[in-house]
Order: sequence, then C-alpha cells, then structure tokens
Amino acid sequence: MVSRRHFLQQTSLMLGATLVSRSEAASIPEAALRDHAQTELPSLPAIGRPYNPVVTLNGWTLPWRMNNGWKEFHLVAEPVEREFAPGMTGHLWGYNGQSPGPTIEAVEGDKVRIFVTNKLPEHTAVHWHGMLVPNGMDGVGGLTQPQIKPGQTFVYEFELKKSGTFMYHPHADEMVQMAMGMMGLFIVHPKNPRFMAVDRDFAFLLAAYDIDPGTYTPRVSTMTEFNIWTFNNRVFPAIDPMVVSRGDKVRIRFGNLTMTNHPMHLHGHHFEVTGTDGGWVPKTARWPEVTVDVAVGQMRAIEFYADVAGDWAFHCHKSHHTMNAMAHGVPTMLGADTQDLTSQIRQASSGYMPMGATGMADMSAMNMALPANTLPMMTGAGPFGALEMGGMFTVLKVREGLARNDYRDPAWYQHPAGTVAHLVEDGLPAPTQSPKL
Ligand SMILES: [Cu+2]
Repeated sequence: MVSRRHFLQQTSLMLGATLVSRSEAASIPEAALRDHAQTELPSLPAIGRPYNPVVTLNGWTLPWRMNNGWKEFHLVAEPVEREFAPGMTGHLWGYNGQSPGPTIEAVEGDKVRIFVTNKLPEHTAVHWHGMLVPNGMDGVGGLTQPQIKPGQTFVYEFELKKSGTFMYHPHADEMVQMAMGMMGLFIVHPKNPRFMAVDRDFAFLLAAYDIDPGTYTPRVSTMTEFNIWTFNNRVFPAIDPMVVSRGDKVRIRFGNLTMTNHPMHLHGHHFEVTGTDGGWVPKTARWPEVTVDVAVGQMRAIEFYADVAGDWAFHCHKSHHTMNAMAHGVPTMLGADTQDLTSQIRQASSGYMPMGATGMADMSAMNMALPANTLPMMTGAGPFGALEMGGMFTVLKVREGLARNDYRDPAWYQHPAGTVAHLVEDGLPAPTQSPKL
C-alpha cells in the first residue's frame, strides 16, 4: 500500500501497481463517463504540454487533471451497453461507460498516474500494450501485480518514454475480458508537436464479437467464428466517415485486438506505414501501399496526402468482415433451382423465402424481418443505391476547402459531370473478330 506521503512524492516512481487505501481514495479524480457512441471532436489540451489531438472514430478522449506535475486519469472497468449500430446493442464489459474505453492521450515525457477501479464481477488488471514501463506497472495479473479484485482501486504510475500509438487491455481472464470488449487506445504524442505532425489524425481499434441474432452478450469462448466485425465497436453504416479537406496530410491509426488479421485497404490513394506499436518507422524503411495487414496484437499507423476529392472506401479486405451477423451460416444456393423447392416448403412454412440462388446482392435491398437485436448482413444506402456492406467499412470523405476543425459529414460526393461510370444505352459497335494473322 502507498502512504499518503509517498503518494505526493513527485520525483520517485512507484515500482509496482498498488492498491489504493480507503483514505487515499478520497483524492482520486472523478471518473468521466459516456453513454453514447458519437465521435468526440478533437480538442486542444487546456493544460499540460501542447499536442495535436487524435479523432477517435465513434469514441472520445479521457479527461485528466494535473496534480503536482502528474497527469492523473481514472479508468473504471465495468459492464456497459454499446450500440454497434441502430438496431443492435451489445451487453459488453468496458471502461467508463463505453466499450472500447476512452482514448488516453498524453505527451512524451509526461508522468502519468492512472487509477483503475474494478466494478466487474471478477478480478482484472490493465496491461499497457507496447509501452515501455517499469516491470511492476506492466499489468499482468499474477505475474507483475496482484489481481484487482471487484471493488478495489489500483494505481499505476509511469513516465512516458516514447511517443506512438499504444493500447490498453486486461491481462486477467483475457479470453473472457477481451471477448467482452475490454480495450482502449493510448496515444503518446511527441514532445515536439511539429514532429510527425499531420492535419487530421484518426484512430480506432479493430474488435470482433460472436453474438447470436436475438441475443445481447457475446459468446466468450469463440475462437475464430465471430459474426460482428467492428471499427471501435461500430459496424457500417454506423461507423462515422473520416472527413478531410483536400490536400490534408492524413494519418489513420488502427490496432487489432480481434483473433484474426485484417488487411486494411484504402481506395484512391497510396499510403505509407509510418508507425507500429514499436514506434515510428524511419523514412528510409517505408514503401508505398494500398493495403496493410495488421496482425493480432498489432497496431499500424498509415499516412497519405488526401489529394483527390471524393468518397473513398476504407475497409478490411476480408469480404466476410464487411458483413454483419446474418451473413454467417447461410447455405450457398448459387445455381440451385429453388422454384419447386419453394412451393413444397411453403406448404409447411408459409413465409419461406429462398435466398441466394442468383447471388446475395439483392439481400441488402430486402427488408427482411430480423430477429430482435441483430443487423442485416449487408446494408447502407449510397447515392446510387444499396451499398451492400457491413462490418469493417467506412468512407474517407475528401472535400475542397474544409475548415481545420470541421469534421461534419458533408453528405455524398457530387461528382463533376462526365466522371461517373455509366450505362451504355445504345450505339454499341458490333463485335469484330481480330483478323487472323
Ligand atoms: Cu478483417
């Protein structure tokens, strides 16, 4: 246990995460809470070292207070409700009212003190993924600290040695606690705000769940067959677009805490990987890409100039990860003649509808009656019709002349005349065979 006097010592760091006593608990900063999934606009820090804030897609940044040179944060691990998209909510575990937990933003060189209160029905511990911390602050329950029991508050103290993109998640009953949504981003900004500066800086986590249609709580023992694929626990079309001004230098940071890898693909631009959870990638070690695979437990930061106006898709390239729950477990009916079958089955079940005999594209336009609390397999209405996407998909919206802090959804792109692929109506030339040589 820490004594009050030790607590106020500014120069020494604690060697291990410690339990906070009852008398110390009175001085803990209030824990900020959220009950919605809207994207919080980035705000410049009012106190402490200056930095360029990130935009957490459908997320927010945890407020802090300064206490004699220490930045103090308060995370509360607790059961939460998270809306994946209107029509589907998960009963998850998270931090401070939401899952993922709030993004922690601080600056290289900062001394941070993070209080963690456990309101879960079982013990937990918080690991600071990728961060260089004293061993006793590493948050591996049983290995580097005692588990944080329900009702207890522990405190972590360390100095931020390196800037970059990191994550926090439990290292206690991991299979259950991560399958239930316990995770968050930890962004350490460079001490020099001009180093690696960009105009727009987006961040989110990749997370996946197995939630049967009609139910609310993820199956926690699922190993690979997940059915809800998310950016920051939102699925398309409920993931906010990434809105940028044409010419902006843009960074997108994504960490993968699912149980499989995700090839993340950007349309219309070439990017470079400029950061991993091990730090910034030197310029000489970068190469151009349009897709970068992010493995389990990895983070990647990509950068590019958004030089072409439009609505550009940004998504996981595994096509079953841009689908929602109802896509899974559907038999393949391609090529099957369902006419006879349909009338026979309808004698037993009047509402029967055959699906997929010519593909499944029409399912996104179909308003099928769904069980409670699930989402159609693919959905989203675009300016030209159904988008046929779900899950890990959003849109990079590049527009002319947006103000620096303007992230409002500018609606769909208005294409200049003559720049959209279109139907060929008449005047098709007759097919000709190339002359035999
Ligand atoms: Cu994927």
